[in-house]
Formats: sequence, C-alpha cells, structure tokens
Amino acid sequence: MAMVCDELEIVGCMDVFANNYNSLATDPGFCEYLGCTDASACNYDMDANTDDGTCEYPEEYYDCNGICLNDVDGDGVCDELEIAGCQDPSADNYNSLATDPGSCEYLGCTDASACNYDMDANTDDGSCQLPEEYYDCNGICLNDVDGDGVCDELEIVGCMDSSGGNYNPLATDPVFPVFITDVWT
Ligand SMILES: [Ca+2]
Ligand SMILES: [Ca+2]
Ligand SMILES: [Ca+2]
Ligand SMILES: [Ca+2]
Repeated sequence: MAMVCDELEIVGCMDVFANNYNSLATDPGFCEYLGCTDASACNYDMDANTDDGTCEYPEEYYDCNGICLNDVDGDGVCDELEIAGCQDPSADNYNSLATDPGSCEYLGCTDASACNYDMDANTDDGSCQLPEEYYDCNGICLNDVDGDGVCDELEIVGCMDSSGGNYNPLATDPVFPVFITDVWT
C-alpha cells in the first residue's frame, strides 16, 4: 500500500458496495447504505443504515403477503372486515355484501289460521287474510246442515210462504209446524 502523507489523506467510504463509495478515499470514513430501515416494513433491509423512503407497509389487517392477520373462519376476509348479514338471496333482507351469516327475514303472513298463511315466513308483514266468520277460506260455510249455502249460524227462521200473513222475505229456514208429541213416561 502506498504511503500517503497525513495532509493528503482523503477520508471517505472505502466499501465499494456502499452508496457513497469514494474511490479516492485513503482513510475509512462513514459508509452509507441506502434502503428501508424500518424493521416493521415489508421491505426492511437489515443492511441499510440510511433510510431512503422506500419502506412499504402491509395493508391494515394484512401481513406482507396479503394474508389476514386474523381470520377465524378462514374465508380470506379478515375478522375486522367481516360483515354479518343475511346470506340467503331469497330472503327479504338479503345482504349481498355479507361475509358472515346473520339472521334472515322472510316476510309474509305468519298467522297459521289465515287463508294466506306462509309457513316459510318468519316476519309478519300484515298481509294476513282471515276467512269471514262462519266461512272457510274458499267462502264455503263451515256449517250448513241443509246445504243451501246459508251458514247455520246465519239462517233466519221464518215463514217462507209469500202468501202467508207472517211471510218473512228474509227467512232462509221454514217454520215447521209444531207437533204435539206423545210423552212417554
Ligand atoms: Ca374471515
Ligand atoms: Ca366470514
Ligand atoms: Ca243452511
Ligand atoms: Ca236454510
């Protein structure tokens, strides 16, 4: 190695791999190694001693490989980003953004005695249609002993003979003659 007078020494980085390598240096000086110096960054460079602003960080909730830090159900949606909601497209409150199952609402008539009872509904929408009193859902009398379409409960007993003095035009059941029956004792 050539002798260099102290006055002529040049202090500089003598490592050719350093970013500030000085080929004229004759005395070792500070060497600068550029890179990301933040150990929490994805591209942390443990050999760097001077940060060059290139640090890259993972997205929140993800690691540097784009994998969730927390993903209990393993569906690739991080726990913190899960959206609970109804996932059945046929439900009335279907949420297409839901990533975790939530309660589903099915609107309809929930009264089992209604004509339009919907056994799949779990939320009543006020659409129940009850049959008229004395009738079934098809408008047929529940009780109609004489089969005239007038329900037993609505029959009106009265004289149906228009020539009779006590004729009742509203009567639907005739008045039967009263028989005096023998009393067996
Ligand atoms: Ca998940
Ligand atoms: Ca999920
Ligand atoms: Ca009748
Ligand atoms: Ca009748």
